[in-house]
This record gives sequence, C-alpha cells and structure tokens, in this order.
Amino acid sequence: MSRVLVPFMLLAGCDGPLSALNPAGPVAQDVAWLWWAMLAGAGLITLMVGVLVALGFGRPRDIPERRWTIALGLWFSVAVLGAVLAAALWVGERILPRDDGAVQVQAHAFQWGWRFTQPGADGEPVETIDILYIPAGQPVDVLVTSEDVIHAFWVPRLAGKIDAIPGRTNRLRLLADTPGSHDGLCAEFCGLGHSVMRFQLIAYPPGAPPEALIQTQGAPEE
Ligand SMILES: [Cu+2]
Repeated sequence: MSRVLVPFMLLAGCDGPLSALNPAGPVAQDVAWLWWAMLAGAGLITLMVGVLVALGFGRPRDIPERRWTIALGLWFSVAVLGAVLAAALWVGERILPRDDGAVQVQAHAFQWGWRFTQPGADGEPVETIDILYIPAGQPVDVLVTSEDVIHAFWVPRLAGKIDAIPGRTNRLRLLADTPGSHDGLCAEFCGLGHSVMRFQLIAYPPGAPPEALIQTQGAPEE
C-alpha cells in the first residue's frame, strides 16, 4: 500500500511556493511545459535502454548489429534529443523580453538581499528592499544586476532564473496572471547568507498600486 503512495508523495513536492511545476503565469507555463517535454524525452530513452537490456537477456535473435547500433542506439536517441532541443529553442524564443513597452523594474542584488527600484506613482524612483511589486496581468521586464558577487534572480512560479552579474545588466521577463504573492530567491551560491537571500514578489491589481509605490519621497522601505 505504501508503495502505491510513493508517486503521490513525490508529486506533492512539486506543489510548493517555490515550484517551477506550479506556474502562475504564461512565461513559467512555457518553462514548465519544457520541463515535462524533457522528462518525456528522458523517459523514452530510458525505456529504449531498458528494452534493449531486456532483449539482451532473451534468446539470441537474428538481427544485424548495425540495426541495433545505428537504428536504435543512434537515430532513436538523436530523434528524441533533436525534438527536445527544438522544444527548448521554441520556448527560449517565446519567453525572450521584447521592446514592447513593458513595465521595467531594476533588481540590484547584494550580499545578502535585493534592492528593487521602479518609478513610483509620481514618476520618482521608489526603492523597496526584499519586496518586489509588479502589476498583475502585464509583462514586466526585470533588469538584474549585482553589487558584489554573482547572484541569480528567480521567481520559480513566474519565470526562469537569470544571473545577477556585477557591471552587467540582464533582462528577464515576468508575467503574473492574477494578483497575489510569490516567493523569490537567489539561485546562485553567493556566500554564507545565500540560503536566506529570499524576497517576496507581490503582484497587485492593475491600477491599484500598493502604498509602498505611492509614497512621494522614494524612501527605502524596510
Ligand atoms: Cu545566492
């Protein structure tokens, strides 16, 4: 009985607030779809290897070696890996940021936290620490950079991850389908405080920015 439950217990691990398999927006949906495509490809190749091993233990068959080696070993794997590669290129192209006037926010990583900067209600830049506010239902480009060492910006339920590199700005597109709160984290080991380098992303209803973005003086929020 307990053996029957194991797959369900494993799947329960895919449902947490940091699960890329529980997407909350179209970009993350594409990434999750690619994850399943890669799992299917790996499953097919594993199945083929299993079948070949099983056949190897059977009675000898009159099949030319070339057919095993080239038809199955080579072409089957190349076809599966080629399909997965094509899926990855397709997804990669779809989730690229575009110059379409998306909302832009800056994410500045440091040991060990995140400083987010974006225009407030009056146009003045507003800084928030470890909380990123974005409008729901709209594409948002996060301009990611770093103060000291290499970090990585990742909100698993909204998009893939991207490196935060000192002296360089990387752009990542996010889109949250509905208002809500999502967990984000640093996804690149960056020193002793790495494990606590978390942040919160709050997607607010469009047209109803939170108090933190309305303040006029742009004082950093703790
Ligand atoms: Cu880190």
